[in-house]
Amino acid sequence: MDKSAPKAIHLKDYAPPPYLIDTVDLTFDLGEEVTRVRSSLQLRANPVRLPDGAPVPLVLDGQELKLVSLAIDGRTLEPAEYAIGPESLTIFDPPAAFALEVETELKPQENTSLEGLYRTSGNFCTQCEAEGFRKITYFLDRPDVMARYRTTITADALKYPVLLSNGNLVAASKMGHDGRHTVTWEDPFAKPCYLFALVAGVLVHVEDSYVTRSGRTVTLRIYVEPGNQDKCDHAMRSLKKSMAWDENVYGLEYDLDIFMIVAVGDFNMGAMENKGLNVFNTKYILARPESATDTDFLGVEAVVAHEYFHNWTGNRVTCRDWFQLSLKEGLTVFRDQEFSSDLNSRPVKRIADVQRLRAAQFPEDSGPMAHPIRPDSYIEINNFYTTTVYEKGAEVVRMIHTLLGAEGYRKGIDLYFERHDGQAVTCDDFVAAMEDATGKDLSQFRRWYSQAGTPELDISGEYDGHGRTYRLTVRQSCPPSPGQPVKQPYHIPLALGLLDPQGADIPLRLKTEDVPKGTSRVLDVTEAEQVFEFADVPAPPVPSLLRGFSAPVKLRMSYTDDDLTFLMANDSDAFNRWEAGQTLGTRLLLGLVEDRAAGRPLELSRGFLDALDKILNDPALDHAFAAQALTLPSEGYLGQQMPVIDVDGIHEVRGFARKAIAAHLRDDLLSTYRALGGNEPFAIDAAIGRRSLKNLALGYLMSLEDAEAVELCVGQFHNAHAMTDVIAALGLLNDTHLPQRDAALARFYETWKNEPLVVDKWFSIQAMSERPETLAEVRSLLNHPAFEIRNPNKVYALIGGFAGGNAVRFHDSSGAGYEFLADQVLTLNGLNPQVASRMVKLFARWRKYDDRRQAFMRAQLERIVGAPNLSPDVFEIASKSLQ
Ligand code: 0A1
Ligand code: ZN
Repeated sequence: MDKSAPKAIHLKDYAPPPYLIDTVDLTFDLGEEVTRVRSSLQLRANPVRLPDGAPVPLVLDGQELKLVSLAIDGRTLEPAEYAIGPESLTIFDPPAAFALEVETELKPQENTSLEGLYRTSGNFCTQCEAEGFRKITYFLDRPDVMARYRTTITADALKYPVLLSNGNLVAASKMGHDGRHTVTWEDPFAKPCYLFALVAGVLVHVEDSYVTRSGRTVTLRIYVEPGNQDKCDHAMRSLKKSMAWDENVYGLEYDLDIFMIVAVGDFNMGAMENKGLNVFNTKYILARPESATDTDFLGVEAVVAHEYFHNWTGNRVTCRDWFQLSLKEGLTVFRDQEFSSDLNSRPVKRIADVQRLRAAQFPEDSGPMAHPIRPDSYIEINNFYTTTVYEKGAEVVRMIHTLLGAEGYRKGIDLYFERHDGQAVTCDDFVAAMEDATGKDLSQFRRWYSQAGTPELDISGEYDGHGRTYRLTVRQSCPPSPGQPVKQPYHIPLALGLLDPQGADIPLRLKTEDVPKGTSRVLDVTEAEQVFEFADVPAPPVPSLLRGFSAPVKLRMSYTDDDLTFLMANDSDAFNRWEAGQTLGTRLLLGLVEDRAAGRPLELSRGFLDALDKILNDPALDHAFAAQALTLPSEGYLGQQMPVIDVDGIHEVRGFARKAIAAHLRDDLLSTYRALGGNEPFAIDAAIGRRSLKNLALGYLMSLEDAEAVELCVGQFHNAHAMTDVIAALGLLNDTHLPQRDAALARFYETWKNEPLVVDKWFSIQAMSERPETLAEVRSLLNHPAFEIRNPNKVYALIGGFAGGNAVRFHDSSGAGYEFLADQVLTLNGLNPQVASRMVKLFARWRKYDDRRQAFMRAQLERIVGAPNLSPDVFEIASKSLQ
């Protein structure tokens, strides 16, 4: 790295803040060109840091601010008493306790980063996590500085009739002679500045209320742009369910009189848990069956819950520093996953979560950006809102839950809140509460927080007919990751069962025990190699390992194909029934990729086809589960299993297998489609499962592209009521060269051109088409009037859809896809570094491809690193990718 390169900061350098802030009084004078912010802070030297009270300079964070005035205890400071740097304001010799008044100006209109105070559809909005508050005013912008806020907002009364901030409304004025009005909000709870929020604009709201367990009535409001009121029902219902669930399962009640959500169209992430005033990407609020898919509905439910749950896990107890991000995110994701599991099908949800972990987190954990869920260092914290911190973090909390049991876990949670309510704490504090509440030793378990990489479990089984014993030998290892060449063994909860030849679970007694302990149990794997010996095993069993995916690891076990079909049919653990099918499918498809490379003819195993046949025709199976079980492993997952990803081979072979399955099961697929294909009115219930199985059947049938399938597909596109069905049909037509394709796309756009979230679907479908002309079409869609490069959802749909969701076209051997992505990254770098950095991450796995593709990708990464005015966000990802 050269001298001008941004510097990394390290967890080991953490020091408590030299000053604390008790109260913050903010006054915003909102203007589009210039907004003036007056901030009155009550500060004092931190006794922890300065036991002798010796003065140290006060260094406040600030970015892109113009300082207007600065005073301490009412006295304006002389220029010699302070210094302004590009990202700081230093006051050299402040008293031990004092009031600081800072007046600054900022330019919301010019803010395209969507961080700090910015404009969206003519309204004002803020995003402060992680370090956006420093773009609003000079402050100690770090989460371990917690203060009570009072916020006064003045703005044009006609342009900004609604003025919102955290907490409770304590004052509101009518419009004055100048056409402006003023409101004041007060938040009684101390919070870090990343939870501050302000919203101003023309907004309408839907209102409801919730009576908490202790009998307090809370007003619930969802604010949206006019015209969207009719799309908030599902979000509101989800919110009330979340509130009840948190009371029932965690004993946690909401703590303010009002809970507000605002949905905005321009937002970098999914949503933000600002105290009492959540700000959401419209994608996770607005939902009506005609315009949102079942996946969208489930997404709304999960994200509304996630942000609501943050009120305790994140807000009441927050993070000491940003290295501890998983303290709130891992825990809150685990909470929202469990919430969704309780509301919907648990196995189906678990499968979806594991698929997501494998699709995104496993690759991250084995690539150049691999980091522990509690990273040791970062250049730009915004780059660490990763699937590792979130999803692997959730798996780590889930493992604690598994190791302690539901009751022990709840005791740990209660102790955590008893000890730390109102504090900014560490991941270690969380684990300590879990230990202290239960007496369980989690010292080795803590390695999950400090070591990166996906552990691998190698398991083998040996049956002894004489002794009626079954020996499981478990070996664990973890590949090296950046900065961590050698790993220590993990503490891994291994849930398992043993199936007898009839497929029934065998009671499990370890040789060291007197009586069996159930038929499904959790073993503590703690050593590099460990043997578990089971007694009273009447016949050679088939082991069902890692039930429910009890740890985020890769499992290797020498199953025969027959073992796997046996588990697919018999395992009492639904997750493992699915998993057995995926393992078998993966094995067969990778074999076909080799066959193709060697020029051998392709043929799909009869046993596999029969197993799929059984699933399709099993009337007892849940529809959604059947759809998951009938879905082949994704191209991405198959690629991960290869030392060098054969993009074209995988694509072709998977397509071949789909056709072979469709041809073999054609009649049953047709009858399934017809049986489930009623164009039923929308409901978010079992109908979701019916739709997913029906559309899976249609997908297989369309792979044959015969006249009957096309007719069904076109018919569904035109007649379906639910967006899930419309999109499923459109997505299938989109991969074809049928004349109906362009007509359907055109009609879809005409129908939905005034609904931005639906237009996003239209962009992403086209970006993901496997047709060879896709890149050219994506390029021309960049100039479509509905495309807007400043809107993150549009970028994620079109550019992200292509580079992240279309392996064959993005990795075209010409390298044109890579050049396209690099062009977009460089454009976005100047507009919105967070979005740019999410896009540049799509290059991170470049070393997994063949030499030719590697060379092309490396050249684009080098071009990016060498570009002028690179943001730290993009620099960090691109430079680490090249290391
Ligand atoms: N804390 C939010 C996610 C979030 C993170 C960063 C943001 O801006 C950089 C915005 C939102 C959550 O977990 O939902
Ligand atoms: Zn979160």
